[in-house]
Formats: sequence, C-alpha cells, structure tokens
Amino acid sequence: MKFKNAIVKKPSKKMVEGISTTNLGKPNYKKALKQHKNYIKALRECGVEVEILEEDEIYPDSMFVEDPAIVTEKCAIITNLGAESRKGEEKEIKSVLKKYYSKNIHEIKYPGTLEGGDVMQVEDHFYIGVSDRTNKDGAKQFINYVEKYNYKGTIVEFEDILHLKTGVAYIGDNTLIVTDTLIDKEEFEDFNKIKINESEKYAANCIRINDYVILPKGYPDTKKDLLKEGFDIKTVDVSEYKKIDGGLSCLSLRF
Ligand code: CIR
Repeated sequence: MKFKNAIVKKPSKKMVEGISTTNLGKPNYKKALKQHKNYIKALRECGVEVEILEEDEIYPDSMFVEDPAIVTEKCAIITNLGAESRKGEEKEIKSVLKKYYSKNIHEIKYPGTLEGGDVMQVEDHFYIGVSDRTNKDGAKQFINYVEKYNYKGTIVEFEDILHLKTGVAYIGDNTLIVTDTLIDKEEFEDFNKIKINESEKYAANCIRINDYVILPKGYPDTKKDLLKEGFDIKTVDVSEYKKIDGGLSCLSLRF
C-alpha cells in the first residue's frame, strides 16, 4: 500500500498528565515538542503529506491520534475509546477525516469499545486485539464495517500489554516484528517473524511507511536485525512519549 497522507496532533503541556503505567517519570514537554517535530520530518521524508492539528488542553493523550480512528484506503472507522479520560478525542478526528473520506466514515458504538492501537492492518486483512481498551463487541462492529469494503478481520486475544500493536507491527513483505507475548499466536503462524529481545520490546511499536521502517531511537539489536533482513530504516527519538506508554505508531494516522 502506498501511503500519501498522515495526520498528527501537537502535544500540549497537558501531556505530562497522560495515562502511564511506566516508572519512567513525567515527560519533558520541551523535549517532547522537539521530538514531535522530528517525527513529522521523518514522515515527510517517507513521502507523505502531513496535516498537523493544533494542540488542546483538554485531553492529555490527544496527540496519540492513532487511537480515535482507523484509516484505510477505502474508509475510516471512528472509535469509541476505552479509556475514560480519552472519551471525546474522536470528535475532532471525525471532523478532520470528513474531508478525506466523505461518507465512508463509520462509528463504533456502545457497548462496543475500540482503540486504534489494537488494530493492525496487513494488506487487506485486519487483526484486532481484545484488550483492556477494546472489547469483543467493538472488534466485531469493526469487522462488520470493513467487510463491506472487502477487507477481512480476525480477533486476537492476549494479556499483559496495552494494545495489540504494543507487541507487534507489520512491516511489509509478509513480515512481523513481534515480542514474546505474541510470537506464538496461531493467528500469526504464516508470517516471517523478527523476534524482539525482551530488553528492546518497546521497538515492536514501529511503522512501515512506503520505502522505510521508522524505528524508535536507541534499540540497536532490533535495528541490526532489520538491516540484516534488507529493510531501509529511519530512527526517531520518542523517549518522552514512551514515558506515557506511547510509541511511534500512536502518534499518527497514515493512509
Ligand atoms: C494511553 O494510555 O491511552 C496513552 N497514554 C498511550 C496511548 C498509546 N497509543 C497506542 O499505543 N496506540
């Protein structure tokens, strides 16, 4: 799939109050802003047009635009976020996506919940993780919507990680980059797999955009493994977002 567009949203000072399960301390806002600029630069270098939404002071986690929507070549699905403090983020994203998708926008409704971090696209197939944020009802609504556009969907169950894509990424060429938690899942048995070391598991949240894989900076073994497999790589430092459980994929919508 050729990506043409990306949407990002600037972090506001409120980001330091983002939901966190890490013991890494609060993000440094100035550093986070700089990292965000570098992230946008890397996206542009991959050949996409980037739309930048202004920051807001209401939602501390709202720069993680991947969670309130899933965007595909044919349609967009607006989610019903599972995290209480994030409910409402989807409104802005919905109005922004209208200009790209016109009527091909659908919404996950109660009792379903779903967050974009739980949805991994592999060509015309979606893998939907059932997590603390995404329930089976939300996953099934998602599959019903995308089947209308000739996509397929598979539900994946797991424990111990925030979102499905916290532990796995599809990087093209039938290849997954995957952590221990998900490596033996039968849903993934037909893929080539690059296993991530426990000490580098944060790097599983990476993104393939056009000719490049963007990796978080500071994960040398993963980088070496990807280079060995022939992937072209860009690295971006996202240390301040890691402190609030965010990664590279969460910071943009790509389509
Ligand atoms: C949250 O807990 O919702 C944010 N602090 C992190 C969201 C990360 N999003 C993602 O993995 N797609």
